Amino acid sequence: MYTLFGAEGSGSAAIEIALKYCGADYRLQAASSWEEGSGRDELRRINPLLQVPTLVLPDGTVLTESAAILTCLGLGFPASGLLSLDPSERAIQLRGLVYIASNCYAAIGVIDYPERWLPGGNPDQLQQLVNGARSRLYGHWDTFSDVFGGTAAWRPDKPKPGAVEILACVVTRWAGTREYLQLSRSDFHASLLDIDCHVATALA
Ligand SMILES: N[C@@H](CCC(=O)N[C@@H](CS)C(=O)NCC(=O)O)C(=O)O
Repeated sequence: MYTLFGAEGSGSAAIEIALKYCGADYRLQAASSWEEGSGRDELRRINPLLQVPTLVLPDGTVLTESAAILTCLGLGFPASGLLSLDPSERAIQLRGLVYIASNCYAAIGVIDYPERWLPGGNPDQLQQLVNGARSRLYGHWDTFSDVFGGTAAWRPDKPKPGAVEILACVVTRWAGTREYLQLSRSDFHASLLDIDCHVATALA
């Protein structure tokens, strides 16, 4: 049995969708750095960053970092469709996963917690940092759309989305990204809506 530490509206949604596609047995443990409770204490013990998603594998191994979790699930459950069985296609998908985690997800951390990057900053300075991180985030999604659109990492037409589409679908829900992309990359935005429908079915 897998244990997924997560919170509503957080990145743990991507892992829950993936677990569904894998047909894996899992239980959800509500926990996050912003909610008090026993889940939070347990999460702190296994992940000192106190971040979700954190996944405990059936053998007790603790796994953090969305890209790593999705990769492990994709490799462990080849029939899930999370990752391609073709090595060249899979290479592009791994690039896409790490691209999202390191460029886009990381920018969300700056937007949500600017004081961690600018300790002692005054409100104006913190706001400037947030604004800069937000425009960088939007630019990273434009680039993602231009680089990965039409590759093996971006097949929103598939009946079941893969790991990259799932992570993109969740991470673009934050910090006004969808609203930005609707104007900036309307086709890409439309494909995110298609993926939303697929994942809603998986979670139903
Ligand atoms: N690098 C991590 C980032 C995870 C992350 O930032 N999670 C957020 C929720 S979406 C979190 O738990 N933030 C709370 C905090 O940093 O205090 C990943 O890719 O999974």
